[in-house]
Amino acid sequence: MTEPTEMQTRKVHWRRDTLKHVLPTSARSFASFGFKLIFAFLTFLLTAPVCFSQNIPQVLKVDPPSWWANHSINPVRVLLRGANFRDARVTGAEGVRIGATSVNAAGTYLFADVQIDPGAKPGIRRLHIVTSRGATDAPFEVLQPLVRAGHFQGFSPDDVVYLIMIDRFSDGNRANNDPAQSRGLYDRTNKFYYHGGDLQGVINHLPYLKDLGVTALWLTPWYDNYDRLNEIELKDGTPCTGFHGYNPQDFYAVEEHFGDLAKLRELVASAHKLGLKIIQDEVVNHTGPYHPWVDDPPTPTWFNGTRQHHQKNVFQTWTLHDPRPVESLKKETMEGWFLDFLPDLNQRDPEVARYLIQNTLWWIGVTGLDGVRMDTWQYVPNTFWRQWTAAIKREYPKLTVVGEVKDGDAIHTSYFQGGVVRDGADSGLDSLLDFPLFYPIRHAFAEGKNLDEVPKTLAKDYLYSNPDILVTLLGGHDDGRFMSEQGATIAGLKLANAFLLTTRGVPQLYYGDEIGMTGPDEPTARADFPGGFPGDKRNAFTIAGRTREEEDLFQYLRELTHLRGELQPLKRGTLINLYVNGQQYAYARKIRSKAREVIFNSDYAIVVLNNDSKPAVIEFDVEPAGLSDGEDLRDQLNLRNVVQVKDRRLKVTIPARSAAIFANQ
Ligand SMILES: [Ca+2]
Ligand SMILES: [Ca+2]
Ligand SMILES: [Ca+2]
Repeated sequence: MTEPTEMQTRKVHWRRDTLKHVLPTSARSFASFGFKLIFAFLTFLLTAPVCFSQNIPQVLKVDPPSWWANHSINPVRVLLRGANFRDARVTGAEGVRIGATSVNAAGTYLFADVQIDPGAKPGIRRLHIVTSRGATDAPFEVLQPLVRAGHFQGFSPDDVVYLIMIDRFSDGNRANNDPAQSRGLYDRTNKFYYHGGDLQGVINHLPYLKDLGVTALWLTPWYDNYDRLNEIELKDGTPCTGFHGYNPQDFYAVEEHFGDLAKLRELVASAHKLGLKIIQDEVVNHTGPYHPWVDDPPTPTWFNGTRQHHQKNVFQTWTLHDPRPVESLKKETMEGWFLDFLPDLNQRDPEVARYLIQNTLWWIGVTGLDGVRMDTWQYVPNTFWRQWTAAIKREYPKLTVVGEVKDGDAIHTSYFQGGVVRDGADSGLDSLLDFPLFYPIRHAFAEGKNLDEVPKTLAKDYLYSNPDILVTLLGGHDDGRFMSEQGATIAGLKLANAFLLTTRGVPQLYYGDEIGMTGPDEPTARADFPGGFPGDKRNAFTIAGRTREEEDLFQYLRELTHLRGELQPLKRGTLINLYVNGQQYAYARKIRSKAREVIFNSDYAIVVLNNDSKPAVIEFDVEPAGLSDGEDLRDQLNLRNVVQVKDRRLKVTIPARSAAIFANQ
């Protein structure tokens, strides 16, 4: 085989781009639209080479590729990427009318308001683009909306979330490990390359997750990331890949290493069938370094700066909540490029804002997902968030959003929760990852430091507009694993989980922590789940494949999730502190009726934690929890352990580094 000429290379590249992008992503994936698709494909393949060779308009990409009639956003603002759009006029098709349009100076982008009639029937339309030099068509699909029941559900303290890094959980389809679109990025021996994990791998293990007792899956971003080695960001001195998903090159496509839109829809539907919700991980602060916009932005103000001229983010995040900030520092923090190379999107540009809002609503609408985890929340202005959250809630009122503000200071973190006007707007944000609680959990339960650091952190709950919806965690994909902290033991990890699953908030587990996986830093904390990949020596998804210690930990965690499922107060009860000293902490979770009386005996639980390396006997007043003398309480983790309330007090003997969860049943 001879090397292709430059023209051939361009044509091959263009065809691939066309096949992948011009047709609606959703349409490509729906078998039922097969006939229409074949027709559209043939038409484009026949007309495209002619278009390419002349100055007539050409279309490479349609964002969004599809939308719905009777949607709260109508018209939808469609962005076409291509060439030769100067002086373009666009006409619609049946049930689809074109409003305001604009074209960028280079003629490479065309914005068009697409108004969908209430009665428009689902199906593919052809938007007709005419310039003084010629004409072309772009496909746009009117979609049938998903039924609301069982979709767009939101998450709540009733849920237990489980975070999965898609590439590292399970390889369910070896055929997509080295895709034609992006050859050479797969290498399981390199911790910065793709390892083959995919959406099929998650589908295959839904029964495992159901059995573990989790109820919602947070998946790392499934956006299409760059198809090449990243030579801008070097890891250990060599280029890396976008296996983590946080560097999108296309906000409207699924990463080809993970699957496609049809597979994603299958995953959401299969999860829902088992009662598991899906939370999408999104990024709107920045794009990946190789997004086509970077060197050819749709508007002059699309990014904050350019590849050549921009500020670097040096993370002066304290200026964001400072009532009298040094404006230059604040601007640098809001608009500087992460790591000096992640292009910072300018959400103050109304076209950018519309693009991002529609993108979020599109993913929700086409998949039926239940919640959003938003990356790098604090680096995006509240005035944008207000519009974004309002747009979500208008269309999907139950859907919930959790924002990532990676900061251990509750004064800073709480600033970003909705319900309060901050920096000119109420962000409308439901929930935050509870990093202020994450660090004390690590210090106390992993390192064995004083446990009272934990209730001291919870004492700052008054800062939040709603602390009960915060997502609590003891591990995640950006930090070393719990078991790699100095001093960490399985007993400490069990205790940390006992706390996490009984305190206020929405607990979030990190894949592999249920078997005590280790990994001291970010890359090693993203190791492959044993048994998820071809050739693995053992399969820790099964009892037979787990060590005795792993099985013991797994069963303990399983017991906790099931207890939380059964005991309503552990999910919805008010948190009442009963006893705190250096290494012991006791609290009640209690559901009160409107008359503030206990409704049923089982509507409280009392949790006692001993973080000390020796047994402890503690005694405390239980009147604040509404318990009366003579009541017998049984430890749900050790049913032989029964205690009785005497003189309104409870006396509990608790072994070293262990927990008891008392309930009246
Ligand atoms: Ca795979
Ligand atoms: Ca890709
Ligand atoms: Ca920013």
